[in-house]
Amino acid sequence: MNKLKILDTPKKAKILITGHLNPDGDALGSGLALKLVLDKLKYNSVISYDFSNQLSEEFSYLPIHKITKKEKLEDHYDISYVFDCGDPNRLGALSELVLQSNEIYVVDHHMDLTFGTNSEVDSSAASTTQVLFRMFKNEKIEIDSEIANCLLTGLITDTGRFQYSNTNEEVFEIASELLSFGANLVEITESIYGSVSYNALKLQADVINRIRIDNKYNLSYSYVLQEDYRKHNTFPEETDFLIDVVRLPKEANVALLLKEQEDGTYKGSLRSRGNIDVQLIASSFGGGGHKAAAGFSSNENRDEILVKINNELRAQV
Ligand SMILES: [Mn+2]
Repeated sequence: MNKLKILDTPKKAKILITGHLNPDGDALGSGLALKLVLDKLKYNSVISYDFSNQLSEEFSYLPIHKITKKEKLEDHYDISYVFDCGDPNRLGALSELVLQSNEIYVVDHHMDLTFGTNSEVDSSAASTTQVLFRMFKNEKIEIDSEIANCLLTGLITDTGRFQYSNTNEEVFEIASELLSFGANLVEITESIYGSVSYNALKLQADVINRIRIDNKYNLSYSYVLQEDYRKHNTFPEETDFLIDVVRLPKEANVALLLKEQEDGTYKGSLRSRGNIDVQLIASSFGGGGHKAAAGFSSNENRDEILVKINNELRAQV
């Protein structure tokens, strides 16, 4: 695999920028930051993602008008830039288009990268935007306030507002530099963390009531069902914050939130505040992530998933 340099990207190439399915703040922030840079440098590029859910309103301060609907994409791109995605299957509907492009440039901070012709990957980085920031600096690419906002978004969301164990000195140094470039910290944090809809808050109350703590492995567990969204007239994309309340009990070292999907399968979010590596647990379901935060999908029922999680926890303690 070759080293990736942004400014070496051929000027005439048709470029697709994307990231993992249902992009989070890091996948969106890194993709949009590069889109802004390539636009300034007069490259021919589009940015698109597979949204199976609606794009959450919390990211409306980002330049999301630049995102092209996946239905409007062309049949072929010379180069695909892939952000925050270690596995092509996680690209969703865009996976084939990416794999068919002549070159695949991957910028990421996940472990076990499985694809790409050129890459810049650091699994010790807190966010993909951190890796991208270093590339911009190394190549002396100018970071304006809009680009800084995109980069800071990934840094904030992937560190849980500078609270997860991946928050090191470099994270603060980069955040500080991004503020000096004009990033708007208050706009970002208020939009993502400072406000939720009243209905989503009522749903949170149900999720809190369902929390069970298994003292054997100090696991805090709760779940959300499709009927909960209907009951509270709210949407899955409005409730991304729910895992944060499940991981709150101080009696727990590991948190699990299961979210029922429309097709009846479950998506699991895992968090760890101790030595438990939740990325290992998620990978036993074919999922991925990091030591302190990971996710997976499963078509098993809630009890079956819990048994499996407990087995995985037993293997680690
Ligand atoms: Mn990330």
